[in-house]
Amino acid sequence: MIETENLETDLVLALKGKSVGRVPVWLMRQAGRYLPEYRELRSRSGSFLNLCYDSNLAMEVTMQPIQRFDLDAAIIFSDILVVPDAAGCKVKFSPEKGPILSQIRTAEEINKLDFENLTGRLSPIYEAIKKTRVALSKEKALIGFCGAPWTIASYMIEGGTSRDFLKIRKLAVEEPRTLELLLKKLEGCLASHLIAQISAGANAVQIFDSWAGVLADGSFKHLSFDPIHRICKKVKSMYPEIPIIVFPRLAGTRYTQFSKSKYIDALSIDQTIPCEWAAKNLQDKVAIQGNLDPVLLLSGGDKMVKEAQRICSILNQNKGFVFNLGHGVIKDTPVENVVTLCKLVREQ
Ligand code: 1CP
Repeated sequence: MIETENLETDLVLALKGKSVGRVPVWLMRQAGRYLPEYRELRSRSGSFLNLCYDSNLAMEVTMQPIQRFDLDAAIIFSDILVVPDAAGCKVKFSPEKGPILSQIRTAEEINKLDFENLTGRLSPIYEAIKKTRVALSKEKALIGFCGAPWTIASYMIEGGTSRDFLKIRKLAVEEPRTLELLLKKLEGCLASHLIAQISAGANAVQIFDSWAGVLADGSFKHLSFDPIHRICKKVKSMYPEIPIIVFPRLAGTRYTQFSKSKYIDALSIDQTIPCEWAAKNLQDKVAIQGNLDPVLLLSGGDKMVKEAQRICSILNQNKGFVFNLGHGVIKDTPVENVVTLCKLVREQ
């Protein structure tokens, strides 16, 4: 176990279930294509992965939303797909199709990937965290992150983003051993990746299981919850004081499985989860982060204001609560809407 002198920022305290007398806020994908300064830097950087693997550029992009908005946290600029990329399953980002990965199908192909010493190859990310922690003021937390094994495996097996996830769902049924082999390998290196981010200065970490919702109920525990639970256990054995947020997107009532894990501090809820249900069924056990529909932030105006106020009125009840979106900021979101939203959350 490593003792850390973790910053007790309002965000960190809220994630640990404490009421801090105000509502901490950050937004998933707060750095990205809706910001003109991001688009400018991105057009100069060549590829998206160049941005992720250059610690100075990654720090600069991480700080961009902090310089504009009154946010409680920065999230390190990186991607969940740097892990398969560094393991040898090469990733390209196409502006039209999104991520494209060299597809993995067989146990032989999985065994050819190199999951050993991944943290060595991902060292520019830890450098970026160190530099950002120095640049960031003490009141603001720095969040590290990774994808969950199921979500990362889905990109590797499908070869990119997918509409129906048929290849990986079929693999789970027809060749469960092959999928388990890949998930196990990812599990080990993802725990190391989070631990390395915390060692470099991350004050909290989030695990994104963006595609948890496509799993049938019979395989949900085995393929989404269990690997995440074991990753959290490993991270907590090293850094018990660092809060862990889990985002099993579109998991519905299965969010309750995560709320019962003693290694998970907070759950990020998507916009399909009723706040009243989360307050009643989850918030006694874990802090809640969420859950404004990103489309309301895109459109702005009265509908956004009313819904943000409603979310706060239900979830800001002397228990752990952090305001966020139900998913990432959409590309065409006007910057003024983000300013309005942050101001509004400050007034709660
Ligand atoms: O063209 C560009 O500039 C690339 C766009 C982009 C950006 C800005 C990608 C490609 N990734 C990112 C950054 C990113 N990705 C962050 C940065 C920190 C921040 O939030 O500000 C984070 C946390 C992620 C995480 C991520 N990447 C997730 C989980 C969250 C989610 O959105 O569900 C996923 C699924 C990815 C894969 C990915 N990378 C990029 C895209 C466009 C996608 C999604 C593709 C898809 O829909 O399948």
